[in-house]
Amino acid sequence: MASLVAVIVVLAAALVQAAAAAAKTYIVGDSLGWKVPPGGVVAYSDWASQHKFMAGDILVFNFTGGHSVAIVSMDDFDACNTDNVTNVKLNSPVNYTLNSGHTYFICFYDDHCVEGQQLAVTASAIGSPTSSPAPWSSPSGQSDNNTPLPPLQPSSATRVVTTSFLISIAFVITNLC
Ligand SMILES: *[C@@H]1O[C@H](CO)[C@@H](O)[C@H](O)[C@H]1NC(C)=O
Ligand SMILES: *[C@@H]1O[C@H](CO)[C@@H](O)[C@H](O)[C@H]1NC(C)=O
Ligand SMILES: *[C@@H]1O[C@H](CO)[C@@H](O)[C@H](O)[C@H]1NC(C)=O
Ligand SMILES: [Cu+2]
Repeated sequence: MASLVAVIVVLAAALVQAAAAAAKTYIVGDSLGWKVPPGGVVAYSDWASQHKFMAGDILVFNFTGGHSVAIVSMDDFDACNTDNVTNVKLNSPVNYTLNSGHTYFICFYDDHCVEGQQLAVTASAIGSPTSSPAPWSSPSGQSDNNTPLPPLQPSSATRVVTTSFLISIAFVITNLC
């Protein structure tokens, strides 16, 4: 029994480490940063196509001056429609922890989206479907336009691992009885 518990502890530690190692941080656009790209709309779709995103990965939007990061629906993304935007981040860097599935980012200002400041990413789930936390994080001490900063959430990777761990424990206990 004691050795079984030891094995479980070691296994859980390895899982947590693997998840931590797997979560990656990406600077959106790499050295381009987040701006109206010189090459037009292909700039960020090309960039996104070069990466394989996973839930729990962090996108860092790095910009100076008059840009912003807003999340929109697929329809509003395709139309560069800012009318439905309720939550905009204005202070660089804007870090966003990806959930599984599609996420659509645009810049809220003027015609920046139409001119190509738009990014769609697809993140694969890690194991099981993840819940939807408030994934924004912004520089502390700065507040955007009447949008309160949500508390930092544990990464979805950690939550998935915790869930798998609890399930394995339950499984082992069931088998012992
Ligand atoms: C963010 O952008 C600034 C100015 O363009 C640049 O100097 C800096 O290296 C960038 N930071 C990262 C992490 O890419
Ligand atoms: C808000 O978004 C929905 C669906 O994305 C769209 O049909 C609607 O026209 C938008 N509302 C406004 C005011 O643009
Ligand atoms: C955002 O990510 C950058 C690059 O990894 C990091 O230097 C910065 O501390 C992060 N900021 C927040 C608020 O998480
Ligand atoms: Cu912009």
